[in-house]
Amino acid sequence: MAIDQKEENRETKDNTEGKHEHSNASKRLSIEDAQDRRLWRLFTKMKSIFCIIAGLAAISYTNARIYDAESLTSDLRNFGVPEDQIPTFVCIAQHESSFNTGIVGNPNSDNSQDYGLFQINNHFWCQNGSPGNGCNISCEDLLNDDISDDVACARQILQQQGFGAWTTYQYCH
Ligand SMILES: [Ca+2]
Repeated sequence: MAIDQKEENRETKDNTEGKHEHSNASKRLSIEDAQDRRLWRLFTKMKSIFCIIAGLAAISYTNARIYDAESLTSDLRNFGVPEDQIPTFVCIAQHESSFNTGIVGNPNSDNSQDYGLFQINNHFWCQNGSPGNGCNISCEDLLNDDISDDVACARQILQQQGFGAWTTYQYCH
């Protein structure tokens, strides 16, 4: 009886230790759970931030417009471009940007880049981020669907350098 009682006592003790271990394990688990949840929340937050950035980028690109020869001819006429210059400007736009106002060209050999419908250069005519250079214009303004400023700058380039300022002029005369 005495031995049985001892064994019973030991069993009880073992049980308590078992429970203790079990509760420790579940505490560890719940800490891990909390960490997982925190990580998951962080991941979800990062995902929403990424979605917002991607959305904004998409919006800025949907501001661009793709012309065709007819609609560009009509807009150039409305902006007062002389009739005899219109076909050449349309041809240059076609070869420079495929009529897409949102295009930024690959870097040139001098690391400059060309912007928009007429691929206007950021070292000479437009400036990145704020108005500047020859046309006193921001390059980013040359990527939207309002081409009045692009046309004004292109006409200034024509006035100062002739159509030869565009290398694609060779396909247009
Ligand atoms: Ca513009």
